[in-house]
Amino acid sequence: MLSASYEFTHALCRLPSKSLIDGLRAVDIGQPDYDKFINDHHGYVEVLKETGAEVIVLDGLEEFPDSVFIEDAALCLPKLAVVMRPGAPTRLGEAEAIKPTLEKLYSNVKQINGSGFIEGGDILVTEKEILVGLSERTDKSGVEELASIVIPFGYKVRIVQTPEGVLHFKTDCSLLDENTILTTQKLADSGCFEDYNILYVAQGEEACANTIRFNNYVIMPSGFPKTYEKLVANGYEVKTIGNTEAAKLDGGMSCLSLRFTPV
Ligand code: CIR
Repeated sequence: MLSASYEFTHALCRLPSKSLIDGLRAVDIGQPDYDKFINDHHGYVEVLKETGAEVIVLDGLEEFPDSVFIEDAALCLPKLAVVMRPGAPTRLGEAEAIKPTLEKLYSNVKQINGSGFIEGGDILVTEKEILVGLSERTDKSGVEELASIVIPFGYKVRIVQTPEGVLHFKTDCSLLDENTILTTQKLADSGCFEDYNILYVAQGEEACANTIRFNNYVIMPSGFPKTYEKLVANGYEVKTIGNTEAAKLDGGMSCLSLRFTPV
């Protein structure tokens, strides 16, 4: 029996488009280098394949500079996929663009189509619940519509708060196993992980809180040695991926894939 929250047979990625240099960013720390981004993305896909997963890599979408961050356009659950409604106006169209692919992979695809907004980066699926962080991109009405879709399938939804100044809820946390969360102190201090074991990212390495647990690996950005050592010391098998270019657009490990087992 696969763990519903970190064991998957498939991943869906989207190649970086050349337009990514126009991608959204909170602070301009320089243009991402397209060739280096492609190289890092290739490394990411190869590590996902090493976990035993089938990785489907879609073409980049030039009309959507942020479309490489495919996670924000959909939520893939064990029983259904839900097409999101991104709160960033330039990303809204990414949702429609991913729908036909999901419909080929899943027998049950629903869609957020009310007036609310919700992005996949604000959603952390654990073994027992779906945590959704309200943020600049995700509002109450978007979460309520998601809840109305998934509760009938037996899922629990808990609304939490993405900290001020943090793009997405998962920018500051990730699932490591059934009951363990890697998090920044800032996010954990909000009290949202009281029912979980917590592992803190090392001080000064907050930018690596967004990792993914995918089958046997924890996949994290390279350049965060103290957190790497901490994860290894806690028994995790850790793989590192270059992420400097995606980081210039506020992107991390989870944003670059949708992870799932088709039903
Ligand atoms: C954005 O601002 O939407 C993109 N530049 C970065 C999205 C990162 N996605 C994520 O954290 N799930």
